[in-house]
Amino acid sequence: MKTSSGAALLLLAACSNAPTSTSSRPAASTSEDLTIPRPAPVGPLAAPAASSDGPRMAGPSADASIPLDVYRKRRRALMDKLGAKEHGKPPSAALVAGDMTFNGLREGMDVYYLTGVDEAGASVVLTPGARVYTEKLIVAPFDAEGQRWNGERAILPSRPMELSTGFAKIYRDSALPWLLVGACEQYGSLAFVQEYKPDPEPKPRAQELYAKAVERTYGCQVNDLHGLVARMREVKGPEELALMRKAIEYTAAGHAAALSAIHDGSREFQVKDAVEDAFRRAGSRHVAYESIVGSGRNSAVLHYPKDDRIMTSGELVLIDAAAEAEYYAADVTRTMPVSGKYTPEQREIYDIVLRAQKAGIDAVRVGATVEDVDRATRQVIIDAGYYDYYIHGCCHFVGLEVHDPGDYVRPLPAGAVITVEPGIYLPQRGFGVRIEDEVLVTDGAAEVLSAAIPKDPDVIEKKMADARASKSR
Ligand SMILES: [Mn+2]
Repeated sequence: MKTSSGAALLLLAACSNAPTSTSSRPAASTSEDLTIPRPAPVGPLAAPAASSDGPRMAGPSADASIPLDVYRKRRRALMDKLGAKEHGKPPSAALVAGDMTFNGLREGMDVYYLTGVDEAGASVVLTPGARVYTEKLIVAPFDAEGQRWNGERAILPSRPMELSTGFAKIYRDSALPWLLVGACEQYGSLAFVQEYKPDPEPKPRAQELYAKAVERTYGCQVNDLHGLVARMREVKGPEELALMRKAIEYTAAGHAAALSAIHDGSREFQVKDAVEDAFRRAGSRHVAYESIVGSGRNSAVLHYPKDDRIMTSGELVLIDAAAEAEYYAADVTRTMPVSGKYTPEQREIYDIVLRAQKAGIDAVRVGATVEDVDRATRQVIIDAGYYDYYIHGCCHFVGLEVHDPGDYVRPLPAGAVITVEPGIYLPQRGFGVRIEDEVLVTDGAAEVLSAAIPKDPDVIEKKMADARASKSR
């Protein structure tokens, strides 16, 4: 009985805010949102007991680098685009669903980008031009028993959570079918603004929910505005760039630690541990992705997943490892000699990869495409005779996800950050070389954000020699 009456209450709550008029379709509005939460009066007995800390509130913490207002502006910008004339489509409502995860890589960050809410299962419904609530936050179901395992969450309605997230209207996930059918009634359309996913990846949740809402209404259209959020995320704002630079600082500390952790007889996992320990000591809470430390023949394996090999003099060790700053990822790869000195054949390949990378970085500019950059790197490697040994793309976007969403075909905008990471992999010779930096697209020459992490082979040899000298002292 308890659960069913609880569900009925929720439905009522959703109903009471469901749009009722079908006659007047709203136009996109940029007017100031009147639904910004304000503190509510608190009755004298409503305060928690002095001993209780209460649940942790969703949304950016007090010391977060990106304040609520930035997230609000992003949502407003997205809402403006939902009814923009350039699409030639009428204004519609949009659901942005995400499931932030870290499965070796961080993924599913659209909702975090729009809200700063780092809870899996959260979504946002945007209804531009709505009379009262233009934006609604949807959070995962309440699970009283589960939260004893996973941490206490707020019970809705929660004024503290409205204040901590900046949303005046917060629902549980079970309200989503109501909200979408209501949006179909009011707007006659829903806009799909996230990214398509090919098989066998799971279908985006918004697409699944839209199909059900369309089935429950007559004539509700789905406007295809896919990639809208991705293209917003492509252009990094100043607060984001500051965090990305911080992530690279942490990453630099890790790569510096590698220079002294690598020696004849080191285990790969020991080098990995030294690198990741330095990330955390520098201030990073989390790695941006599972670190790769591959020595000898393993340096020729792109995503070498193990780390138990003992490295010996004369081999190369490839380190693809980077840190995170408030969920913003870095992505950097260096290839170092175990002995402290590259052999002539290693050096020959290293120099080709370095030249290919430089050609790629030189090609990064506003208006160029990632394909242009790819061609620039590839040409150097083809000319050197290693066409078959450069087996991956040159570049990807970086941001909240290490493989950030973005458009690989359209011209790059200023503010985009991509990696440039050519490689030559020669398992038959027992080594591979990859050199990866992050590059910021600007109106002028591209800026190499990770330039402080040494990649000149002479500098790497010198630094390794210095590290060894100071250790034996
Ligand atoms: Mn990469």
